[in-house]
Amino acid sequence: MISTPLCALCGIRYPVFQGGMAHVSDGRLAAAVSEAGGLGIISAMNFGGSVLRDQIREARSLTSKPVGVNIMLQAPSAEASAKICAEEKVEIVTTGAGNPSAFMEMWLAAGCRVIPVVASAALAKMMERCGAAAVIAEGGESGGHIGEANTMPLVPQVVDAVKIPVVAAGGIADGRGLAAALMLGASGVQMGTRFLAAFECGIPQKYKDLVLKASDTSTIVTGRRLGHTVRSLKTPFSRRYAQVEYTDISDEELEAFGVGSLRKAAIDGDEKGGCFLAGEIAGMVKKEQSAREIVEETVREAEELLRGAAGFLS
Ligand code: TUI
Repeated sequence: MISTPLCALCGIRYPVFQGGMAHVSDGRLAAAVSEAGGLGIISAMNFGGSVLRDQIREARSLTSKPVGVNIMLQAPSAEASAKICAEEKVEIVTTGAGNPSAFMEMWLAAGCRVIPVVASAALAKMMERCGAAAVIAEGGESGGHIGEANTMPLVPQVVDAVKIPVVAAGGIADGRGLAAALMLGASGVQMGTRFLAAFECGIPQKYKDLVLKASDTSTIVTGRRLGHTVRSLKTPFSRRYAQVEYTDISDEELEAFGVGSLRKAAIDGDEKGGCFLAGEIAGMVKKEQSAREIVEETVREAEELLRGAAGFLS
């Protein structure tokens, strides 16, 4: 049985978080992951005000275990979502794409444990000073919005920089990734892409099928020019974006080209116009499974690997 300080900190059985994916992670998926012993995380990006509250309550009606909410700090609704998390006393608040310092006092006063995503050791240190309970060190292998550093170099450097637990994210989809992350000094992992193929994940079947047929070279990084760097599946939209990104197209036109593409993917399943966010490990996701199977299989595989690891020593 794998148990790390992250488990006691979050009140979970297994050190596995499900990433709060924009327009994807709702109360049903989060509750299924939490019920399986991991930490399910609702994305506040899916929902404006009252709908986020409803999703938190829906998750709580489906599980009595802790559930998290992720706030994408660049979203216009970030402040409203932050207040709802405090009012609802959400057990775990994770943040992404920025520095959540302005909200920390409010969340800590409400009893929330705050676990920001960091893309550098410097931000990890600052978050520890501000009262973060742990940090998620997310590398550029992740789907969605990414920073500059990759997981293998980022995680041990964040581990060395802080005393609080570190959750590794980016490029992790199975027990090999969990075992490797623990060896890097992490206390657990966050997986997003693997949960796209969960039965309880309500995205269009087209999105799931694109992930299931992906290979190791199926993702592409776009958006760096405008500072919205994202990793997504290679589709007509993302290939076209990559083609025009470094032409003489104006910033305004480029921005307009991308508007609405995340919703077109995750809500409409529009293969041509959608930006299907997915991590570099999409090629390792080969079947649909329940959230419970995903969590349990990942942990079981890691346990076997860690038990066998002594065999490398003479
Ligand atoms: O946030 C994510 N992934 C996301 S958010 C999202 S929604 C979106 N909408 C429109 C355009 C683009 C995306 C899709 N995927 N992951 C967490 C994450 N945070 N990755 C990297 C970071 C990060 C980067 C820099 C966190 C902090 C940071 O520090 C900046 C600072 O202010 O110091």
